[in-house]
Amino acid sequence: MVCTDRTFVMIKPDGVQRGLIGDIVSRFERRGLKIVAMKMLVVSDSLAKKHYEEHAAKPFFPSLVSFIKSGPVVAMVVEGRNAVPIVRSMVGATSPSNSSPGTIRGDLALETGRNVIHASDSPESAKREISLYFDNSEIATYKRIDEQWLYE
Ligand code: IDP
Repeated sequence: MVCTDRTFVMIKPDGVQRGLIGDIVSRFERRGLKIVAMKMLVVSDSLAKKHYEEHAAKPFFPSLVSFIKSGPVVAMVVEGRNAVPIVRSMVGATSPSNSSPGTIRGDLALETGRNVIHASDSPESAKREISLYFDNSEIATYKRIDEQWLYE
């Protein structure tokens, strides 16, 4: 049966500047995940701080916030069975030196502070992050023609 688990994904400014949008989106599409919302934006100071509020006390917080605001990002809502853990496994470990080859960070990144992509780490964070970046009206409902071959 088709599933509507959702996660929030953001291609960070380094991924956009390095021309990696197509590669990254293509990985999700080929896996069978459905992009149900997508937009390019420059993250404001208040949105950056809200997004990363759990890290507010960490020493890297100021540089993380200024990096996230430093250029356009691509924000997405990605849908499919077990979207949160599947996308996290495709993204790879936070530190690219620990990310397996075949993952986005393992293939495309070298440093933790320039690790190309964000993805929600739990269904609760996904819900929170989707609502930070998208109105409900911006999220599309549609069928992919291959859904009958992706789901039992
Ligand atoms: P995640 O992005 O894999 O979920 P988190 O621990 O939630 O990892 O950290 C959020 C982001 O903060 C990371 O993706 C990375 O860009 C940055 N970050 C985390 N730890 C460090 C660090 O030790 N130094 C610099 N940046 C860090």
